[in-house]
Amino acid sequence: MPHLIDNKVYFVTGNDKKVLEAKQVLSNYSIQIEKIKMNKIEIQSDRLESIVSYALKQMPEDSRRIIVEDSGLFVKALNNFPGPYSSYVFRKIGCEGILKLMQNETIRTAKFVSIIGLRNKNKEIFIFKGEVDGKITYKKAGRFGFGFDPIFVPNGCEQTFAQMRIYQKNALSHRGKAFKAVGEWVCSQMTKHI
Ligand code: ITT
Repeated sequence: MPHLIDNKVYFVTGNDKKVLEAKQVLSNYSIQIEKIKMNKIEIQSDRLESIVSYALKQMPEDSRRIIVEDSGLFVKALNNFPGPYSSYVFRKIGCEGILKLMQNETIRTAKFVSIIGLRNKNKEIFIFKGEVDGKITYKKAGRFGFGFDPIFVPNGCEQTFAQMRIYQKNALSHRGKAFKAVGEWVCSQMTKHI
């Protein structure tokens, strides 16, 4: 019987925009991605890696290849705030809140970090990382993307992530890089079985 190659990953997330970004990257590797709901425990930690690993270990047994992603905006002048608390901070104070905290700051350096955890069928966990350096703007610009995209300009660019199309953001972004690493890894696993 021919061996069926498993090219599917299941993304446990409540954020549809993340799924769209992941889909665009993984389509280059012929990997399908499907959003699924599972109970995801998010511990409080200063390390995104710990949050992701814990969430994956706590998830119920599953025969599928599942992934979770935790990401955050780290602003240098704010001692790397909001970092792992980005989701909560975005909901509470949004982009305007960050701009307000930054109003007297001339050092606008910041970075986005994405950590992806993948749990395979044997329950082994693999971690992938992506980062992008940039600057916090003085005002919001753009209508695409999500979260802090309207106030983040990646280094070497003049547009915020919210002014870019998904493929443009993915070519530069923390998540684009992390999912590229996932794509390469899954492909290397698939070729092992051919
Ligand atoms: P899930 O945990 O369900 O995947 P979430 O949106 O809550 O979805 P995180 O816990 O990883 O995701 O929170 C990261 C937050 O950081 C997110 O809500 C945004 O506010 C911000 N963020 C992360 N990546 C971003 C990006 O590419 N563009 C803009 N903001 C981003």
